[in-house]
Amino acid sequence: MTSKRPPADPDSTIVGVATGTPDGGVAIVRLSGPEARSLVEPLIGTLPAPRLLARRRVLDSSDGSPDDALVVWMPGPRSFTGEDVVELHVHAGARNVGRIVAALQERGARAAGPGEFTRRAFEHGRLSLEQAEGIAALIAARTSAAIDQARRLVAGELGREVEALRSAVGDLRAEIEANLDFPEDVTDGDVSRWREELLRHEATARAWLGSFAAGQRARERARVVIAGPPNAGKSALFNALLGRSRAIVSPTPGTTRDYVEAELELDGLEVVLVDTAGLRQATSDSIEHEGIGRSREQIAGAELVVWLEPADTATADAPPSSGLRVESKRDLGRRRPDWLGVSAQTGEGLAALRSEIAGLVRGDETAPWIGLARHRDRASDAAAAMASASSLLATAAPLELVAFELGVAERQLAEITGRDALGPIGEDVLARIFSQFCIGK
Ligand SMILES: Nc1nc2c(ncn2[C@@H]2O[C@H](COP(=O)(O)OP(=O)(O)OP(=O)(O)O)[C@@H](O)[C@H]2O)c(=O)[nH]1
Ligand SMILES: [Mg+2]
Repeated sequence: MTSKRPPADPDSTIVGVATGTPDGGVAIVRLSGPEARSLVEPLIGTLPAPRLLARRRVLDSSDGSPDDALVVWMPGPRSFTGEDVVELHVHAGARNVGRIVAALQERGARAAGPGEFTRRAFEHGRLSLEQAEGIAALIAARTSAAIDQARRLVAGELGREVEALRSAVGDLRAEIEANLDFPEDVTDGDVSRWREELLRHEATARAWLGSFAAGQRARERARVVIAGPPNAGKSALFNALLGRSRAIVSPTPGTTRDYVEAELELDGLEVVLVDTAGLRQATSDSIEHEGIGRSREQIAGAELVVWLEPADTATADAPPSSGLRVESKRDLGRRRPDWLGVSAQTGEGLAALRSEIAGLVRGDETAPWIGLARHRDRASDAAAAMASASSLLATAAPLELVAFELGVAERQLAEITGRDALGPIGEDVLARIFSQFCIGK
């Protein structure tokens, strides 16, 4: 990181519970700041040597009954926050942990606000902004794909890509600015070279934007809806994919009335699989009619529709134009040779269907860089600034204006990582990001 900013109140030592609820056997009380050592030692005796876990008694009898703890001392700057950090691994339970935190507060520690530990890590240059957001995303991740994406953020993969683009845009701006005083020396060749370079940079940012939708799907479970005519074997396929008998299967058309959903992992991708009532035109049954209405709603809100028709009957209505076409009951025949064929009875084609669904839901993951809306917005603004720099160059506008737009693009990119080469990141941006963290992070 090129420059660092001190925490808002660098002299304060903060305390928070680093472990979450519900309680496990152990809770970790974490202190960070210049007084970490002097606040803790009266409670536990002398700290152990740095980065070694040692057993200590916490609190003496004047504070209530003592607790046994494992203590680790991580003097700054080689700690998570970059400050002096002490962690007390104590017995969990709100009352026990609360009295230890209270004893530390009585001695002068301040209760940490949301995300304050991570914010201090950022302010001391231990983490860039997008890495800090990656930690929050990792903790919030609900699918394995989301974990993978968050891990890549924490590892700094996005940060490196963004920094590379920012410095390339910065080099181009510097070159253009070098010509500001002698615009008559600028040749057509220079201009077309600059435009080419700029188009390449803009394409890089646009590719990140394209990856946002894939990232969104990775974090939220996509809804995969099985639909088709009654008796197609939708419920049987639903059960076969789940590996358990969740929905009722019967030879009576119109068996499934309301939709049924279940969570399912397909090739590492977690989705919500939905079984629906079979679609047909004429039905006097008002419950079935209502069910069909719900099927249509599910289809409309689906990430992917698996359209099912059975191999033993001809297509009645035209199948929907989008979605994955699958022929069921392949054990009974083969009527639509170019459709993916499955049999819930024999298991034929199920593995292929699983990977086909996962592939379609994942989409193009060749550049799964951007997963968070804030990063998408900054990349989008950077791409827009580069686009307007391009058109300024194309219309032979003054080079000052081109350089200005490039500066805007650099600034937008810098806000992704928080590397404040172009001046510090606004307090409003930081406050918004860190307030989304929990206390103790
Ligand atoms: N031979 C064979 N029969 C199947 C297969 N899948 C389903 N069936 C039979 O087809 C009939 C209808 O199956 P369901 O899964 O209830 O059909 P559905 O599409 O859910 O029907 P609705 O809920 O009425 O819309 C049942 O008798 C199943 O046993 C299959 O792969 N092979
Ligand atoms: Mg059914």
